[in-house]
Amino acid sequence: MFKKILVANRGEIALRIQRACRELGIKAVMVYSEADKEAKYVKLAEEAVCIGPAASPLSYLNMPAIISAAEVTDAEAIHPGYGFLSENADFAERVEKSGFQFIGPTPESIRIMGDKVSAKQAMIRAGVPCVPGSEGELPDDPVQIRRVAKSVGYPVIIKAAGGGGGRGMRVVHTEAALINAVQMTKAEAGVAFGNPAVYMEKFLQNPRHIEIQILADKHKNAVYLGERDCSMQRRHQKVIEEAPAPGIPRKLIEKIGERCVAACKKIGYRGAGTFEFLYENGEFYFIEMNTRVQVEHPVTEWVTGVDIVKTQIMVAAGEKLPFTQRDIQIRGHAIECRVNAEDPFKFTPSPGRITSWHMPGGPGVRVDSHAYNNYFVPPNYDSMIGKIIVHGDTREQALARMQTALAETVIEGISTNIPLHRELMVDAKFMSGGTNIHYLEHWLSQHKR
Ligand code: MV4
Repeated sequence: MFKKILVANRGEIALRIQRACRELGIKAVMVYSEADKEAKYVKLAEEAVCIGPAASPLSYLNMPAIISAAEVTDAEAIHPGYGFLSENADFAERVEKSGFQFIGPTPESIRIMGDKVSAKQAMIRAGVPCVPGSEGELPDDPVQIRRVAKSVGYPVIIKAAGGGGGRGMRVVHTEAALINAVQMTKAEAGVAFGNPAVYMEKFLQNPRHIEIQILADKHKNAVYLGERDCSMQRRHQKVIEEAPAPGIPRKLIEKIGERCVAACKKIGYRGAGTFEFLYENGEFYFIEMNTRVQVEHPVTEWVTGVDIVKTQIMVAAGEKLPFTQRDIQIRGHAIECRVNAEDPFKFTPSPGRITSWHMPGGPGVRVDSHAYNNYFVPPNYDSMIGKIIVHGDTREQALARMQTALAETVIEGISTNIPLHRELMVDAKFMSGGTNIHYLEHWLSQHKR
């Protein structure tokens, strides 16, 4: 096992990784920007290195600064967390070339999944069901493009190979609008991602966003840890996640989970990973794979009892997965509310000093946050300042516990989205379960204030 790991991230996930290291008896080196000196995990750190100014490109995205920090502190491995450099294949490669273990999949796996066309082709070959569409990149010839769209059937969606997470997409409803939409998406993709390649899919009108968590080691073992329902989102930012997904038959989850595990084995995947699917009319359609730990990993941890971050570190060190698929049972129900420093209904960021901070507790409540009373939320980063996660024997109990947890929560000095969560937790449609990816934006348009 490693003796020392460098945590190349900030915020609640930096604290989460630091906690996993403590539990494993590993020393954690924290890196921080000038804006993050006050963060809890920096104050709690046995070792911390300032890697640059507040602006991310100069600190959390600064590869030489991070690798130098690992060198001067004698760390053996680097955990990238989520966001920042976590899915950057060049970073993973430079980390390994500098003699450190990258806590994540191989640079090759990251590269394949980063290109959405090659990711989809790999999944088709591995037997994972995908949204019907073009076989690979769209050709330039308008005649051929029209032919593909006609056979897929309108509406279609044009997506950039270099996109993902909702960036670089365009929905097309008619043949008249097709060629222009393809050209526009290609031009934008060339500028935004340095890659003009696009592909086409059937546009699914009312899907849910369901994802499968997997863990794999370096010894050809892989398991799936069930699913998460991440449909409650606004502008591609998830707001609430839960596990298991309400109303989806276990048999269907098992079938798709086994396909994901088989795909991991086929491509030699290792570490934690997430297969993202759209789910509509009882069918799963793969859209993307995330090659990192995700924000919403705690709901899976709670229903499976598996510590995903600890296991990421163990498998990166070469250990075998300490459980098999048969050991993984789903118990109860977990819900996560992301706590953002923002206006709850206008969504404008609200950085600043927290003058009062009281977090909920009691049975079945977990809070992951690097903030504390009198903490200053810097204006330079993502607005998420923490997560409230609850567990119950049933979804009803989990909902009741989240309602209570949100009622107990006090955050003053800045605005947060806690008031939004309080309303959603008593919303009849959310409470009955299974709302789709458009629900929140539709709900917000009806609840203008
Ligand atoms: C789609 C889709 C409908 N049909 N693909 C958006 C994020 C990116 N991961 C893929 N996205 C979508 N792809 C087809 N063929 C609808 C979306 C989509 C979406 C997906 C998941 C969660 C929220 C979403 C919000 C809007 C659109």
